[in-house]
Amino acid sequence: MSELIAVYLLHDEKNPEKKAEEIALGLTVGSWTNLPELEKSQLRKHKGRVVSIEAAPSEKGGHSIIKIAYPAANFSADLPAILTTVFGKLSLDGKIKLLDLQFDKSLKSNFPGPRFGIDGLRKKTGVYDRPLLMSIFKGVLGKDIDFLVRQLKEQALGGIDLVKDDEILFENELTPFEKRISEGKKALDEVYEQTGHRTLYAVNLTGRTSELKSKARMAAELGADLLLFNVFSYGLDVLQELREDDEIALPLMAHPAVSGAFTSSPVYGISHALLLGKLLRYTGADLSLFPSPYGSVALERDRTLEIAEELRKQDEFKRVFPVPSAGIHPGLVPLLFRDFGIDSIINAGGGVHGHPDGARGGGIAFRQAIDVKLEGKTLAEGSQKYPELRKALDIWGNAEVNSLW
Ligand code: 1AE
Repeated sequence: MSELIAVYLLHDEKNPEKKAEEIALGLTVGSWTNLPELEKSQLRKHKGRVVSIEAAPSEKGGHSIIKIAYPAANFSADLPAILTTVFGKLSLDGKIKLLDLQFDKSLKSNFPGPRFGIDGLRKKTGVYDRPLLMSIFKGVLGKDIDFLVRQLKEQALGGIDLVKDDEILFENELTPFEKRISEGKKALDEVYEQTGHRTLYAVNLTGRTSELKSKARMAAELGADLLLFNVFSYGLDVLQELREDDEIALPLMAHPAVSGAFTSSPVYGISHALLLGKLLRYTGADLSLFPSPYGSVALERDRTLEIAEELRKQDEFKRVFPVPSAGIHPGLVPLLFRDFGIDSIINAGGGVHGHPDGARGGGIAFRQAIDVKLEGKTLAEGSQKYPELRKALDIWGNAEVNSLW
């Protein structure tokens, strides 16, 4: 019989055995001690099962890790039903964190996984041998389409592979969704003609949930490259709907906005690896952004490595690009290389636009830092040869110097 195993961290729980049994029973058939034998046997196939109870490793800072198996017969095979079953009322019930969900083959087959994944995006960009470089529009609120296009071109001329909208750019009169796609495409085609470098643009898909599919289909018709999506403002099932629509069929870039409300507490919520890793991958994201361990909105290094591991697992789904982000500058490239390797995306907003030579210089400095690391040299060595890289290191520093690299 198919079942789903949920792994929880219980904090300060004096009697984890009792709590585990209460969960296994309470979240499935409820109390059955007073029921007649016939009813008991009918309900048995729906009852949750305590799989294991272990002391939590001290680094988790909790008390115990429990695993409960839920019969698949209890829920329909969609994430809203699954999450309500395993962490519905339970998420409100004291210090408990959902660490993982272990899907068996049969349950997993209900999810699409990414349409493109790492290999598909490499094919679209034509870049196979290095991390991709992404930048973010900055300061575009209240600005018109000409401003946006100029900024896009500058980033592309800097050799950036992907440019994403700022996640806080919504539908507005100055830079409407359709115009961003058509004008952006024109500008990037011009840069391609001029330089031979192809930059892709991820446009922010926003608005009411009921409008998203038709908007995304229109984006595909207009020739959009990728869709940026604030998944956690909507829900993972909405992402899955977008992924499964063959008339959309565009790579989906998941932004982590709002996810901190679910993941940040060590004792409540859902683990980073599950939410920003496994579930994003199962429901169809091709790229997952999350705070890097080194920038302005830092996340513990181990947590970021756990996310990346989930995104790039070798199984029946395509692998997803990890995009460690926030406060990234060229001096951090060696640390990002060490932690996330070639199959990752280096992503920066301020670290591109804040370069003394503008966004073009910022892009060039990042590409130089990447080249230097691929050659096995230090950034300090590279900066002798590359003036843009040197200027970036002068203002933001060189993390390599202070690390164990
Ligand atoms: C974790 C998401 C990072 C993001 O979306 C963003 O806009 C970063 O900007 P910078 O690189 O910190 O300027």
